[in-house]
Parts: sequence; structure tokens; C-alpha cells
Amino acid sequence: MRIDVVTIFPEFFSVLDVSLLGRGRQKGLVETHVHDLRDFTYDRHRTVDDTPYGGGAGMVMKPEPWGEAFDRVLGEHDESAPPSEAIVVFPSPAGERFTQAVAHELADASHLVFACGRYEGIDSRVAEHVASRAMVRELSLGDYVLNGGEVAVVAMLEAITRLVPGMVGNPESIVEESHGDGGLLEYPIYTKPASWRGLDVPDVLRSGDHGKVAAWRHAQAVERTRRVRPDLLPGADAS
Ligand code: 6GU
Repeated sequence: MRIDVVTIFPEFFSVLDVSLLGRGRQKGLVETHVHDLRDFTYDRHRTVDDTPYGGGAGMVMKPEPWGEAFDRVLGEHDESAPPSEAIVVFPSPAGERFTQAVAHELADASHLVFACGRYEGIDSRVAEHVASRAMVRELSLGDYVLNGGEVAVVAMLEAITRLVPGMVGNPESIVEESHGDGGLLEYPIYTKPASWRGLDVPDVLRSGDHGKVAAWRHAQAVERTRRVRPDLLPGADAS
């Protein structure tokens, strides 16, 4: 998988060198390229923003540097060329919700491009233009506002790349986790010692009865989901 990130803060992405993503890069499973949007400007001040048409507070990112950046990562603009294989992600609090299901979809792509907006956002023509050349997804982490897409993209990258085959040592460890296929939150987990600071591991987990253990874990997962995220339960009213 090839990953391109366009940002005015390339240094945010130095975290890609550590942890899971770093190892995946060493193994050749993912290849990341981080581009500084200001490298696609031509004025002395390397300007990437301007005032909004129609008025209002804040600044808007200008379309021209983004057009040049996409020409670089998607290939020069050519109306007659076939659409790129890439999926282009615009992180935005106004996007559709980034979920585990979306992470799985993006993990199947051969090329992902992340366009990190700052200020009040990117001139709307940029996403419209890119949509004529590649698949575009506007994605939000949740219902809160970040100053820019960078931190959101780091989170999305971690969620996506760990689903790429070969990235996680034991593939079974990503099957039973929260927001996996069961749609329930994860059950409580324990390791040794059996008694710690007066708190004991539930007896059922030490019984050796795999059927009982599975039933207990399922019941705990259902109970936890009902308590903290009832919206995830089957039949929950999404509204
Ligand atoms: Cl993807 N971007 C920004 N700027 N804020 C967010 C977000 C994304 N997701 C939640 N809040």
C-alpha cells in the first residue's frame, strides 16, 4: 500500500516512524510519502490561504497549491487518462463518520492520499476537482473539532494500516476486539496474578471450561455495550 499525505505540518507525521507503522514500513508492506503543501507555492511567503468569498471569520486554503500537490501524487492532470486507483481522504469534522468498517474498506486500497486542511477548510472546488480523477471520501473521527486534519489522519492511519495483512503479528488479535464483527465492545481481560491488591480474577476464567468462558465473555460484552454504548446494540434506534 502506498500512502501520500499532504500537509503544511509535515513534522506531525514523524510519529509514522515509530510503532506499528514504522515496522510495517520496514517490512515493505506500506510506503509513506509526506508532502509539504508549501512546496507547491510560488510566492515569497509561500501563501496557502486567503480570505473567504462571501465574508466571514477565518481563512480558507487556496486551491492552486492543492491542485499542484494532487498533480504530483495522482499524476499530471489529464482528462483522457483513466481514473486513478487512489482513494483520496479529506479529514473534516463535516465528513461521514470514520468507523472500523471504513478502516477495513480503506485497508483494501493500493493507494491512499490524505489531504490535511487547516484554517476554516480547503476551497470546495478542490474536492470537486479531485473527485473527477479519483474516489474521494470526506471523513470525520467524531463529533468534536480539531484545528486541522493532521492528528485525525495519524489516528486513521493507525486504524487502517494495522488491518493490512502482515502488519499485526497475530491476526486473531484483531478479530475479537471492540468494534469487530460482533459489533459489541470488548469484554474485560485479566492476566496473572490471580489475586492483586485484593482484587480477584473471576473464577470462571480459571475454570478451564471453554464453553463457560465464552458465554461469560459474551454476556460481559453485551452488558458493557448496553451500559456505555447502547447505540451499538442490534435494534438500537440510530437517531
Ligand atoms: Cl477528521 N478533522 C478536524 N479538523 N476535526 C475533526 C475531525 C477531523 N474529526 C473530528 N474532528
